[in-house]
Amino acid sequence: MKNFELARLFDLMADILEIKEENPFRIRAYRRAAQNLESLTEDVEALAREERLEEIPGVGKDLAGKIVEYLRTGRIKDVEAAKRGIPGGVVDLMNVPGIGPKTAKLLYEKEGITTLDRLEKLARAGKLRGLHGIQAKTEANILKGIALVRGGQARMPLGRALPLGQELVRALGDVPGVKAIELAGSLRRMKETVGDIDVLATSTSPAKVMHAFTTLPQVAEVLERGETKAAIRHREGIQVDLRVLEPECFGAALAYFTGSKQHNIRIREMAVKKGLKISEYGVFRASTGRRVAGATEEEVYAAVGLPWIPPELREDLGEVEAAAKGRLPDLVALGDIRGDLHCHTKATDGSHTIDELVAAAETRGYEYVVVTDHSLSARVAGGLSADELAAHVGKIRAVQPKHPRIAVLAGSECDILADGAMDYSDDVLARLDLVIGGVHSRFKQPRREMTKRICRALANPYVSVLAHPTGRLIGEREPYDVDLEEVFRTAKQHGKAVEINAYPSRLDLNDVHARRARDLGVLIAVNTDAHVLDHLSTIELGVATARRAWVEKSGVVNTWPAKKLLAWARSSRPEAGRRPLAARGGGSKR
Ligand code: DGT
Ligand code: CA
Ligand code: CA
Repeated sequence: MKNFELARLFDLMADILEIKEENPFRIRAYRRAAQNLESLTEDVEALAREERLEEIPGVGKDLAGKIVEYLRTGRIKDVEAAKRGIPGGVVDLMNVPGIGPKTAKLLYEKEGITTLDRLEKLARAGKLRGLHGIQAKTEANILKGIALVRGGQARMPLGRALPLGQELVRALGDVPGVKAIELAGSLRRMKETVGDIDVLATSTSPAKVMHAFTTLPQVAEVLERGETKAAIRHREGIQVDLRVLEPECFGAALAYFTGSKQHNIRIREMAVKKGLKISEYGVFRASTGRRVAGATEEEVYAAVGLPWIPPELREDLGEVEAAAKGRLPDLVALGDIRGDLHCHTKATDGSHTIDELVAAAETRGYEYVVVTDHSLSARVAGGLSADELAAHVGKIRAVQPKHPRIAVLAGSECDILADGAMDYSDDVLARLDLVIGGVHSRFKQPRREMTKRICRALANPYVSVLAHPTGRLIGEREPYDVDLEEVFRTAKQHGKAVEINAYPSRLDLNDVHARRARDLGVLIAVNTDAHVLDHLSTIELGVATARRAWVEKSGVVNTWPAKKLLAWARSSRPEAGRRPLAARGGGSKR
């Protein structure tokens, strides 16, 4: 329903008219229409189709026409014209709770304040009070309001933004005339949160792309619309920037708008030293202005004497030096993953059966999947007692014959208790193919206790992988206080793996910590922690995080063949070497 979007636009129009001191009746008409649109229970689009818009109280012929215009084109010309009459920042000022058009007008006209930053600075310095009747209390409220507005523009987690970006790329890729289309910016670099979604395209008819983009059903508001550049606010709240380019510039623009800014600065410096000028339009000889590269990124990097650098590395964290020396890491890729070591089922808090999970893993082309339901202490998750686990393992083994192409492995996500003991005794753990240890309680333990607790678990011969090593939930829960250096050293000492948990709100380890683990030579497992089958595909986020951490294929245990993986899991166990490998299905498909 576009009711709210229209209401917001009409309200904005009223605000602008108020700043401009236009006819109060017109202002009131827009406000009234906005209010009624907001409380309307019917879909405004349905009313438009049935030509019943004028039944909305406050909506006459004129406003009905504007509603139709918006539904058809995604914008209202009059509103855009009115917006042009005032600095853009003034609209932002009015978004701050407590600042109406009157105050915004005073701040802008008498004090020259046209940005939130400037307003915040003055408020913090106590310089707003006294101006035009603003009291100290109002000043404090304005600061709170600014924080609220800023909070609303919080960065979006990669796991939410990536599907939105991919959906936009698909939709615009279908527009006639579009040749190439790619995500850029932090989303292409797969940063764990993104400020906005950047999209680049080449097309023979940019106008068609602009029109298609600004009228997509995902668009809540058109923020900017030029001939080759547009910005919208997505229904999900995030801003999307689109640029349409000439094919000969595409590589240069992709490199430029992928960033990061720091990476670009380094590349530009290298270009200058070679007598080149680099911009979003191409690479040019500084002396003659002749174009030397621009159509592809490979060409742009080659012009400055470098191999192409994967986007996930472009943070100026050593990748430029490594590229120059020909020592870029051979990053792990999605296709290298042979199985998921961390998956739940209905036996605890998952929503599918063992059979469904195995079938889904098989469809993904995996060679193995480890079923790892919770242990007893994880009450909220319906953790299994030792007896229940034994029965569960029986069921896991029983589905194997039905799925000859994939090895069905029995595991556990076993709780690491407060003192570092495992939630199952060693003889119970010994019956499992692979054990993941995880902290699910007592998150507030002091750093030393938490570190000892986790290190003790890593020293347990039956524990192979440390699940979500910091416990953080993006935007929800801070990581627990733990000395990761110590944890990594312990993992390395015992040959254990630490997890990059790909669950969208976890991404734990994050890129920075995973890079440290990798630098110390600690093994990594990239797992989804799937609770619903759809989650198996979020492995993409985990692999991206591993790539941002410079992790190579050889360091990721679940890129190994089943045989090597199982041998590794057994290698720390006391019975290692004594028990022959159980015969299993699971050929090597890859
Ligand atoms: P975000 O959106 O905050 O998650 O981060 P980015 O990296 O996507 O930043 P964004 O959207 O502001 O700009 C996209 C890319 O455009 C950025 O990564 C690098 C490039 N860029 C933007 N502004 C500048 C600039 O002032 N200088 C240079 N060299 N590059 C810039
Ligand atoms: Ca961006
Ligand atoms: Ca942007």
